[in-house]
Amino acid sequence: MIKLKADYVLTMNKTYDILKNAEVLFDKEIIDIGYNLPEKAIYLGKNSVLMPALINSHTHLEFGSNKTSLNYGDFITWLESVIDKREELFVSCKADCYKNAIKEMKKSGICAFGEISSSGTDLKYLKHSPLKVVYFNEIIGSNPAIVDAMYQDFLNRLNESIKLKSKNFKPAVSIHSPYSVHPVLMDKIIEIAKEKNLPIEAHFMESRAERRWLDKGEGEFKLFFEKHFKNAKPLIKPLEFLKKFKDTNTTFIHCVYANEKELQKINEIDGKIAHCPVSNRLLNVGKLDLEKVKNYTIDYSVATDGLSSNYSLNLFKEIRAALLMHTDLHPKYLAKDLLKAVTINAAKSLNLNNGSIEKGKDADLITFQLPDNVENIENLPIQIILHTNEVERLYINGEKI
Ligand code: MCF
Ligand code: FE
Repeated sequence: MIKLKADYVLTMNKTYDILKNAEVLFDKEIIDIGYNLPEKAIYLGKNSVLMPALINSHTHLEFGSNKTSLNYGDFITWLESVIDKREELFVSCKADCYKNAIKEMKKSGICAFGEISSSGTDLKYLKHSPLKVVYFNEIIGSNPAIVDAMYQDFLNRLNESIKLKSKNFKPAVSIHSPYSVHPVLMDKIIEIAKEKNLPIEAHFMESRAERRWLDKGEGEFKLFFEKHFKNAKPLIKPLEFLKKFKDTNTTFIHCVYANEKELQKINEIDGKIAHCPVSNRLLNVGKLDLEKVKNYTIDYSVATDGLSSNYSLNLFKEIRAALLMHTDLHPKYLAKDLLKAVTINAAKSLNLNNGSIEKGKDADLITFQLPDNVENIENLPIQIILHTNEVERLYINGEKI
């Protein structure tokens, strides 16, 4: 059993309790939170913060070797560069590339991440990850001529990942997007997810091009499909796509162009949203309307996406970017929500038993020290986001990593 004592304990519980000079007692799980608990305390020092470890709900580590290869500034141009460079990037992402990605996440206090795997080449590097992994086997394929082959390949990858299922490694599935997956495949994969109770992630309404294509069969995607697949018809309406996910645990990634009806549907099916502000900025698609999302009481997490559309996997940097980008929101209150977005909301999205400091939760915790005292704890979330890049301690299932 370990007892930590910090100047500030952020519980991230339902009432957003922040305790001053408080203690947290844990072994693999949190045992108690409060004052004068049994055991000798380890005091974390002046201006110390103890809070749940961060969770990166959406990444693509396969693209970890990308630094300057992909084209930013426009979604379709980026996508063309991905198609061009994907193989090269995957081949050059070997052991060190995964190690570096995990090292960066670990340093920034991340205890768990959602990995979108399109090829399965990441499995051997991630199966022994010191961080918790939710491994989303991705399906892509809209051309009827190849759907059977794509499905077989998907099943093989899924089965390999299911064999590795453990407390720290959870298999899951991903349907790439409504524009890139055939509806027959969507149905099959959702069926599997329901049967095996696997979380799902799907990119949704990321770009204006996607909006135009799915609504009207026009625009940049029309040219894109004519060029690559000679298949120039959208296969599903966005709302029909969303309806398919009823009775699943699905997180929709991006949702920048989701309209009222679609947000309402996501809310109705208890869907989650993952917001990737830096990725959205680099692909120049705009940003998620957080105010609207909040009105629907949809839980949103914040994630880095992959190094395919980011320069870093550090979640503190990501939420700092979000804080500065969403100029329509009050920074003090946005800061509070952003800390929820990378802890408790991300835990819900990935179906993990962590993300808050409450009895019975996994003891996934971080500690760090602020440069100075924060007099009014109302200001603590914003000061944490402004002044933290790396953590001092990271505990996963009560063990110091
Ligand atoms: O989230 C970003 C942007 N939107 C869509 N896809 C991806 C992102 N980062 C990587 N991807 C992957 C996606 O999973 O790129 C491929 C898929 O494997 C695009 S389709 C050739
Ligand atoms: Fe993504």
